[in-house]
Amino acid sequence: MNKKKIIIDCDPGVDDAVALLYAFKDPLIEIELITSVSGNVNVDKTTTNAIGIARLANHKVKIVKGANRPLINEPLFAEEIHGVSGLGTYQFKDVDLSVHENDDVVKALYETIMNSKEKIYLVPIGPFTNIAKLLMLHPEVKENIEAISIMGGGIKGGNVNVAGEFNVLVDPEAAHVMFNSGIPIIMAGLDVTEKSLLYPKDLKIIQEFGEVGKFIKQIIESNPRPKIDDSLLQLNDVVSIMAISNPEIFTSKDMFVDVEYGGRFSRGWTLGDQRRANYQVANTKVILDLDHSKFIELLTERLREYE
Ligand SMILES: [Ca+2]
Repeated sequence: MNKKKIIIDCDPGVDDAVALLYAFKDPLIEIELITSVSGNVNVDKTTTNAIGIARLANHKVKIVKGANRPLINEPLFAEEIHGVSGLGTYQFKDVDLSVHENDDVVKALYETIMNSKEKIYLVPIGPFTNIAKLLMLHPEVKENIEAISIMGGGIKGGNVNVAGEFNVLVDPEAAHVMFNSGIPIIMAGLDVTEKSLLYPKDLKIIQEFGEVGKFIKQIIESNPRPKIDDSLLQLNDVVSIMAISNPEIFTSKDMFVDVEYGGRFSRGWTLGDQRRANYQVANTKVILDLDHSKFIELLTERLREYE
């Protein structure tokens, strides 16, 4: 069976880290390129973390540093959730960023997509700045993109404020460009990701999986995210990867979705037309629920390969 070809655009980030480590071992997908973006922490840190995570997993993949700020907004970080490094108190050492800065991120995305024999799945799990730049500068890439599987937004509302989820709120103009690109979107927003919880009993198993297990334990236990219940982490970004390889474990609804980029209270809101009020054609498969036990089982089984 042919593996699905994907590009991961990320801002690691504790849940990005778990998503990358999972994706490296998912037998149904192949990562063609990883790009970084300013998001949870600044882009030097997110790039360092992406490189460090791939090195820890002994996974060879091209990594290119991306946008250092949103299109229009000033940068906004989430260090109070992910820690100053982006990975709790964990710090990757001896990471040489210079080789990852040589390539222009838009050029790297463009070439990877256009040179692929099969259509590519884009998986942006940070703010959508790189993706918007790509779509604006090279709209011809649309023909070779199967879908964009995002972590971001929330039909129910936001997590930074009432309306805005972090990845969308950081760069609402970029998110607007992406949702209106004509490419099918698969949206893992807060509607489902708030259910993608990791519990202490799951971490107890995962932490035994070699150096990777120890790393996951450390970044989860040292991140400053406020604890609201007995769960340890929302695995947000993992959902966007699994939505491509294992769509059968998710429940979704097709909707027209757009992004508010004006608004007094609602900048960064993803409006989903659940009632088809405007009879607009659905552009987004909004994931609403997941089979939690299968989700954790898949994650654990793949991470076990690091044992
Ligand atoms: Ca992320």
